[in-house]
Amino acid sequence: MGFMAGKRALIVGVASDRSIATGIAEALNDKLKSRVEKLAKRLGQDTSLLFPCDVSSDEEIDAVFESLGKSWDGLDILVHSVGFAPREQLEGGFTESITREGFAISHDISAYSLAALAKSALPMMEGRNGSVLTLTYNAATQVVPNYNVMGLAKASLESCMRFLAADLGPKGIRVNAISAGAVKTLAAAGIGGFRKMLGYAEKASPLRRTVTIEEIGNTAAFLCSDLASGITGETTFVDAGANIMGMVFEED
Ligand code: 0WE
Repeated sequence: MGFMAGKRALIVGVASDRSIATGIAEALNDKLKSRVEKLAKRLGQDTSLLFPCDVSSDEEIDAVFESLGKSWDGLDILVHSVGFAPREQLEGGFTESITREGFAISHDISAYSLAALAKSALPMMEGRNGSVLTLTYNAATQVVPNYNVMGLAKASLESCMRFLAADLGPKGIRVNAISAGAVKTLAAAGIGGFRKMLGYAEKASPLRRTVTIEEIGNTAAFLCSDLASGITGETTFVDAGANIMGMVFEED
């Protein structure tokens, strides 16, 4: 892809072949453990540039950029595709399921990690038309059953994205989010009633289908490229239009 030529990208959040981060890695094709190594090999990517990273640890985050700095003199693109809440937070009613610890963990892993990664990446990204991208979900602003405290964490993440955009804009770094429709990933596999949710998206979205990780990847490639040089602080929906619907009637 010509508009990605010469760009160096770090993609955080590749858990499996079905991860949204995988779709993004494939679309960026940025001549970018075991499952991830297979992906890296498939993309012709140097497996020495794969790093494990627990984003709840500042030391591990700093270690990633220290290691990356040994191979790369700069970084153009940082993709944050990370989100987690303890399983039991994503079940049942909001009031009954939310806990102080569930709140703290979900916000730490899903929202603070964007700020932490951007902070640590900054020395490598400054002064080269850099781009930061995160993945969010519409439950940041509209209630989705069972998403619970993750909705609060995504609201925090979207706000974090805007504050970073305002702060890093003068340094030439754009910061944006993709709000993706539900996709069947490894993370989603553990969620009760997820198939029902995908079925709903197929009925309720204007395009009458769910979106693919390829479609999310293509939008990510656009937003991270110089084609999107005028866009920052923006949330772009890649959801087959689902978010525009205020009411949906059953169809036969
Ligand atoms: O952001 C997400 C899910 C992220 C996620 C997934 C898990 C499953 C395993 C965060 N934490 C965990 N924790 C686990 O233990 N999505 C946008 C997908 C998703 O998850 C839902 C959804 C949708 C959509 C959970 C409940 C309701 C809807």
